[in-house]
Amino acid sequence: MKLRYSATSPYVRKVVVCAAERDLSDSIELVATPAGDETSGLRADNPLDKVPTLITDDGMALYDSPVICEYLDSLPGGPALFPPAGPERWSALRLQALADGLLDAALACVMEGRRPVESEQSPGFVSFQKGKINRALDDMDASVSTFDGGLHIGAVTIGCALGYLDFRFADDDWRGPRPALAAWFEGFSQRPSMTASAPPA
Ligand SMILES: N[C@@H](CCC(=O)N[C@@H](CS)C(=O)NCC(=O)O)C(=O)O
Repeated sequence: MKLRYSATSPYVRKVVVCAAERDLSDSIELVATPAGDETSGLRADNPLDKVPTLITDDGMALYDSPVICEYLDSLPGGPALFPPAGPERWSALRLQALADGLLDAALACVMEGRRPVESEQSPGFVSFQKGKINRALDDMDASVSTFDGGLHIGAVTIGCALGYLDFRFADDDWRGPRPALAAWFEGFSQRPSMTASAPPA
């Protein structure tokens, strides 16, 4: 398999962590694919022009990260990250959606800050997105008991989302008001799959 990736993408990190947790890392070749590079071939694999995009051994291109992670879970490997049908599955999928949504809002803030003309940046838009981030963090903090235990896709996505906040918004203290979530992340971020996939300094 080939994974079109960027070392700073938190969605790519989800996939890389899932692969490591399922002992599949050696089956995946990483193909660096810079954003916006029209010559990379990404658009032929994924019309949405986004990473992660996984090319399976059958030549099928899969996206986005929830689909790729579930595909990896369907392969023979280590313990499953997607619980079987039932309440635990819905809980894990809800947490994945919550953390992916946090990431969407965080990425929107980053992109807004990259507008070349500063006067075109909208503080109101950033504040709207940060409201989503903060409410998602509050929900995660209140829900720690539902993912503080066995590993599943919800926990992986939350771990990658919190890692992204530390990477891009190091001055924002998400931990202060949320000690339970901070304590959980302290342990989770020590997993070898997380330390090996940390974004570059
Ligand atoms: N929902 C997608 C989001 C993927 C995404 O937004 N990736 C970013 C990199 S972090 C990207 O490729 N952006 C390029 C673009 O939007 O054109 C997923 O979960 O995979």
